[in-house]
Amino acid sequence: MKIAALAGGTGAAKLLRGLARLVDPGDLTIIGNTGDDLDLWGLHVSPDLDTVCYTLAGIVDAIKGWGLGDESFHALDAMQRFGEPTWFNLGDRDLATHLHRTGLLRQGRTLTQVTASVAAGLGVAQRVLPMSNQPVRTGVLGPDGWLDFQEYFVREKAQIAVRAVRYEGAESARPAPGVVEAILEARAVIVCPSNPITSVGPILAVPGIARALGESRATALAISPIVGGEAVSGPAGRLMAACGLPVSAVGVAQVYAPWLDTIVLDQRDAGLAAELAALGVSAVTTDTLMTSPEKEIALARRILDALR
Ligand code: FO1
Repeated sequence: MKIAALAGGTGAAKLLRGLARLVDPGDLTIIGNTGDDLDLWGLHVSPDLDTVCYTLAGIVDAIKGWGLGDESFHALDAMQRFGEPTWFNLGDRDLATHLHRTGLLRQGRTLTQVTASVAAGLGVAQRVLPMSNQPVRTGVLGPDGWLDFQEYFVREKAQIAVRAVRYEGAESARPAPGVVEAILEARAVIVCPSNPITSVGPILAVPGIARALGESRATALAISPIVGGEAVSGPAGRLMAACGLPVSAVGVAQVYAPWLDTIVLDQRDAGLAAELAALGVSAVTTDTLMTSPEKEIALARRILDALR
C-alpha cells in the first residue's frame, strides 16, 4: 500500500518510526515541513526534515526527540565567545548536516537533492521530500511584532501571546518534485500527529498541495495531536486557539476537513465521534500516546488496519 505521510517534527517522527517497522520503505514517502527552517551561523537548518531523518536512522536523541543522541556542543560554546546567537542548540555532529546542506545549496542543488543526500548518508531507506524547494517561513505575530517560528518556539519558549500565524513565501512556492505525484498515487495519505497550524499548515499553504489532497483517490487519515483538549507536546493548542479553532480533534478536523476522511482519536476523546461525523470525518479511537517503541508500532498497526 503506497503511503504519503505529511510530517512535522518530533510527534510525526515517532509515528513514522512505528510505520517504518510495518511498511516496505519503497511504499512510504514522507513530505516534510520546511516552515520551521532557519538560517543560523550562515547555515541552512531544516529541523523537521532532520528530525524525521535522524529518527528513521535510529540516531535521534531519545529524550529530546530532536538533534542527535551521541552529541557534544563544543562549537556552540566556542560561538558564544564570538557573541554569536546560541539560543538554538546546534550540536557538533548535527552541524555536519547543516554544513553539508549549506554547501550543496551553495553549489546550486535543490533542497530536494540535499534532503535525498542527507537521508542516503544516514541510511534512511524511505523517500523524504521537502514540501517545497522554495523558502516558506512560518511566522507568529506576538505583542511586539512578528517572530520567526524558532524565535517563538525556542528562543521565547513559546511564552508569547500569539495573535496570528503566517507562512511567508508560500504564495510563490511550488510543491517539490514528486510531492503532488506521491499524493495522487498514494492509496493512503497519513497526516502525522503534528501541529496543524505550524507543522502541517505550511505544507497545506504551498499552492497545489491541498488541491492534490482533494483530487487524490487516497484515503486521507489524520492522527489528532490534541488529546483531552490539549496538545501532547508543543504549542499546538495555543496556536489553534489563536486561529479561532476549538482545541480538540474537531478543530484539527476543521483544518483538514475538505479532504480528510478519517481521524484517529485517543480513546479518551471517543465522545467527539458524533461531532466529527457531522464534518464528514469518521473517527477511529485507540491509545495514541506513543510513550514507547511498542506503542509507536501498535498505533501504526491500528492505522494500517483502519486503512485496509
Ligand atoms: N528545540 C528546542 O526546544 N531547543 C533547541 O535548542 C532546539 C535545537 C534544535 C536543533 C536542531 C534541530 O533539528 C531541532 C532543534 N530543536 C530545538 C527542535 C525544533 O525547534 C522543533 O523540533 C521543530 O522545529 C518543531 O517541530
